[in-house]
Parts: sequence; structure tokens; C-alpha cells
Amino acid sequence: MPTPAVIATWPFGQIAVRAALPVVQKGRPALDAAIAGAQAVEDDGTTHSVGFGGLANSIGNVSLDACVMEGRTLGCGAVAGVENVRHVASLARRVMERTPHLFLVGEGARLFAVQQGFPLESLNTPESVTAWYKRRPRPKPERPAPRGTAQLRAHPLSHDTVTVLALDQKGSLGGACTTSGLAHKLPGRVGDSPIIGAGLYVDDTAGAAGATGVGEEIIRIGGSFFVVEQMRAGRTPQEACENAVRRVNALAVRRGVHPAQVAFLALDVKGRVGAACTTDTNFQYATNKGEKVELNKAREIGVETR
Ligand code: SD4
Repeated sequence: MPTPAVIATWPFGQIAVRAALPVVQKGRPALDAAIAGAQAVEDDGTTHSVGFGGLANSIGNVSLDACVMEGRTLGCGAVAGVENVRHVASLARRVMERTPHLFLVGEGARLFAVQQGFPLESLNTPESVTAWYKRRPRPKPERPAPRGTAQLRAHPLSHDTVTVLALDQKGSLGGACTTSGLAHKLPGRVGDSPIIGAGLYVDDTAGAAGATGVGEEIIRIGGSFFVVEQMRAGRTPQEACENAVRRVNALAVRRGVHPAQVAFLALDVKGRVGAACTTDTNFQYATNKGEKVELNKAREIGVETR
């Protein structure tokens, strides 16, 4: 019987691992565990980039993105641009289980949430409003970047997603990804987090992967799908994550920009984990060693010069 394992992004991933691990240890499916982990962070008002108390967009609204996926049947669901609903990972699961669709956005996703009995509430906290006000976007004269090379250089404290990957006792993988996205994003902006194949991808026949960081750069390379396909081709989860970061770096060189802050994490059906990030990302991830929850620093991969 495979030993259950959980891995989650950033130091607040420890909250997720602590909530998810008992679920798989009780013999429940990996997807249940991943969503329980994601929800624990969505509920945590001191985590300023996920769920309740998340980072506000440019007009001060908290707008959430999430997706879930399970590795046995490739069942998946996603929501994006959702306001006033806290448990968006769970909402993404309802999309997967109760609609013929895969992805709902904006007002449609919110109406579906109401229909499914999710409470509507303000997701702003006094801290999130103050943080938005202090660093709200103000117009400043800027020389426009050459067409197609505009690159987001996010402030280290202005983003962070929780992505949770779990392996259950049946040897099946599940994942959940939930975020308020980049701080001060344009209303309507969607990052990688709710996009299957970008922020998350899970396939029992290859492995599970998730991402965090500047979503535009993760989407551009099909990040999580890329990591999973690397594992399918025989790379370990660690090698697969490193190769995805190399691809982000190589593309930045091609486009003549500095690589954005991007990180990947992965888990395979043997319970092996991997994580890597671009330089200056300072990416940490939480995972379990038996019963213990550990916080680890991911390997940074710099631009290769030759
Ligand atoms: C996004 N990837 O919306 C998310 C933000 C994030 O660490 O994960 N930041 O682009």
C-alpha cells in the first residue's frame, strides 16, 4: 500500500499539509485531501494571498481563482474571477462534479456558487484594505516596453498561491490550486492558477505538478503540464521541475527580459517530491516526512549562459 504524501507551496503550505495529511491517512481520496488543505489556507485570514483576506485587485476587490484535478480519470474543474465566495477550490470541485462543464468565470461562477449553497460574504479584512490602500496603483510616467516584451516583475509580497498535491493510499494523485492572484491585477485578469495544465496538472500515469509565481510566464510555457510530461518521459519530480524553470529562463532570454518569479512543485505515485524556482523567488514548500511537516527551500535555477 503506498504511503500517503502531501506537498504544498510556500510557508503557509504547512497549514495545508497539516489539514490534508490526516485525510489521506484515513484512506480517503487524494482529491479530498488536497481540497481540505487548500480550504484550510482559504480560511486563514492571516494568509494574505488566498481566499478570505486575499490580495485585492486594482479597484480594491478580492477576486479569486481556483482549480482541482484528480489523477485517475483526469476529472477537473475550475473557477476564475470569483468575488464574495471564500471556498473556491471546493466550488471548482462542484463545477467538476455537478455540471457538464469544466470552467466557470465571474458572475456565472458566483451565481453557480449561490445555487450550490455557498455563502456570499466580503473577502476583505481591515488588513487587506489597508494593504491595498498603501500600495494601490498610482499612475506614473513610464516608457512603454517594446510590443510583446512587457514583463510583470511582481513584488515578492504581492502574490502567492497555495497549490496542494496529495498521494492517497490507493496510489492515486489529486491536486488543488487556489489564489487571489497578483495584487492590483486589472479587473478580469486571470493567472495560471485556475488553468488546467498551467497552475495544476495531475495524471496518475505520470505524476502531479503545480505552480506559483507570475502566472503570465507559467501559462506561456504550459507549466504544470510540461512538468508532468517530463515525469512521463522518465525525469524525477525534481528534474522535471528544474527543466520547467530552465524553459522559463530560456524563454526570458529569447524575449530579452529578466526571468519572472516562478516556481514549480511535483509529486509522483512513488511519493517522490520535487521543487524548483527562478532566482530571487526564494520559494519554500511544505511536505510531510512521515507524520512530521517540514518546510524546505526549493533549488533556484539561474539563467544558463554559454
Ligand atoms: C497568479 N500564480 O495569479 C498566481 C499568483 C501566485 O505566487 O502564485 N503567486 O499569477
